[in-house]
Amino acid sequence: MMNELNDDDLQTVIEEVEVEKTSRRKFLTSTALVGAGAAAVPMSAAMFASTAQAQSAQGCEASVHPGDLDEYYGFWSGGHSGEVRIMGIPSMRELMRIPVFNTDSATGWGLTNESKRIKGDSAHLLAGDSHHPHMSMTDGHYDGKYVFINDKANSRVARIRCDVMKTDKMITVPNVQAIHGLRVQKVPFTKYVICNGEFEIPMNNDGKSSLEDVSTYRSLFNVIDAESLEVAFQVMVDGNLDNTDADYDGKYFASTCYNSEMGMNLGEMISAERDHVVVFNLARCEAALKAGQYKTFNGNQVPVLDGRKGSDLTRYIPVPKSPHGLNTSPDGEYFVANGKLSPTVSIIAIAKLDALFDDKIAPRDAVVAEPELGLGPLHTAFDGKGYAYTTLFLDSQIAKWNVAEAIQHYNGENVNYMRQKLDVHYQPGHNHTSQGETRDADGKWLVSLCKFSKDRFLPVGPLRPENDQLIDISGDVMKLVHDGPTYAEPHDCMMVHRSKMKPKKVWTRDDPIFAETVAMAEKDGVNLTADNKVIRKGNKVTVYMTSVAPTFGLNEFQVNLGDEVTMVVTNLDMVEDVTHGFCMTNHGVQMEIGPRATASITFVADKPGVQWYYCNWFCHALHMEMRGRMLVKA
Ligand code: RUQ
Ligand code: CUA
Repeated sequence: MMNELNDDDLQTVIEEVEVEKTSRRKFLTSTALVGAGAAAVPMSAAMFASTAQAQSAQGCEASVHPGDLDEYYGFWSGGHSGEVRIMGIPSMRELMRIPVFNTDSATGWGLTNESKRIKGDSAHLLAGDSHHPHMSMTDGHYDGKYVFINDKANSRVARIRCDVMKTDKMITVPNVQAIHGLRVQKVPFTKYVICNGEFEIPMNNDGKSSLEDVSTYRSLFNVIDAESLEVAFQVMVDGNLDNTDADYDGKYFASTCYNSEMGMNLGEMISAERDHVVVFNLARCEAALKAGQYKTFNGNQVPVLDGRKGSDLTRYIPVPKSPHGLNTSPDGEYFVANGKLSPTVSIIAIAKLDALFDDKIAPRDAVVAEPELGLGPLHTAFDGKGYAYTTLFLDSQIAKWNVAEAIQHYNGENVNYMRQKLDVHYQPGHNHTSQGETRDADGKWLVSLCKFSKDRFLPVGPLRPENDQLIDISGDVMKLVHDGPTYAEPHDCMMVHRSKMKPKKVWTRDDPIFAETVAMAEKDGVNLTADNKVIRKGNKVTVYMTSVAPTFGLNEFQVNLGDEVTMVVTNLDMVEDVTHGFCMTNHGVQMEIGPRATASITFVADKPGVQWYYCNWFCHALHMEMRGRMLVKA
């Protein structure tokens, strides 16, 4: 009965299907082109707006026919919907949603005992704000193992296991508020997940501080162990922290700071002309940790290192003005800090950081260029061919520019690093290139996550979708090829080639996600794949039952009014794609039970009489008949 399905099958199918790129639709692309050598000095945004609106209408090809498979998996954050979405690229089809910080009635995420165990101390929180999904790496290549995601709203970090595409760990980070920028250590492997505490808070935050005295307010940089998902250490900094990224040498992390003023209102926060990038020296941090050079706060044991100005662990590089995105070029050469309130990005040479930490150069000497790109630069992506693509929020454009030439220009050479400005619709936040945050940046696709869609879609009321636009960057010129309306609010995304992914088709019975439920059954002497049993301990009743399309193992059972009932359902179906559900009507009880999985959910039987339960994932021609009765005796 238990014939194992071969996980290699899917991969084989995927590899065999050739993604065809025949034209499905023609799109007009609006581009502002700058010819090579057109101007000796880069043009300002205003000059572009007035002069260089060269409209070039080009057809473009990016289509995946019905039945064909995409070449890339995209992982999209769901913003304040709290989830992560899997997209197919280049089709931009939404393939799956992974509930993380939200509650999901289809899968029972946030309702089942398994998901509550994973959510741990935050199981009672039903909302979240997911921003930055990033995959674990080995030697700077995606390894297909985990995707990590932050929750700004509740200061959490979660991990998604890519073999089953489910959230399997979650932590509430102590001592901080609002985990924002998140990335992973790229080299030698993702030992650490790095993330920023954005909002400054008193250390300790015990209610004894005032609103006036902000002298004890701090932000912390957080270094989290990728396997245990526990905080390895935190680093206290000056100023706040926004976005972050890691180098390709396993030595440095860098974060932007937009509120170096430590202002508590808007005017104060944007008063300084320069804020900074903080660079963290990993080896020095680990040595300080080992030497016990840390403090603890708020009554917990998490070690907090002191990385404020003057510390050996960090260096502060002044950059203009309220910088936002921090992106490492895939050649490992540069950190790029995006100016947000400055029309520039600041290019920091990673090769100069050793000298900076040895105090042989001044902090600003690590900046090797500061090209002017346009208004509101937020994030930069790379194609692995020497070009960078920066979102210009205020200009509603993406600027394509040459990194080496920007450095030459900074050194006084007569070159024009700007290649093209492409209109996007509208106000882009993040952008991301296919595999662009790894050594495998392949320069095929660029996604622009536009915050506003305005007139691009049928009006759907005051709340509009956002617009995730797909741009072909394989040629010399960026071409807009697809508009993708999305629900609130993809902040960030990443795209990984399908060859790196190996998702399972069915669950294995020893999966850790439901291991505790399996252990509980063993203790109760229940064989989950064979037994259908009701076990009572006082007023706690556990109902074990199997499911095989189209029947549950129990057609009926009885409990008493007020009993706490735990349903444990094991799906015996081994056919891929046959997922069952369990819903107890009128009780807010719903969950998914994947093929060969066990899932459980607990509720109080607070309504007397006959209560029907049914399968709510369509599984069989007799799916409607897949139901049974619970009698609640008063
Ligand atoms: S942020 S729009 Cu949360 Cu990544 Cu830049
Ligand atoms: Cu089982 Cu529907």
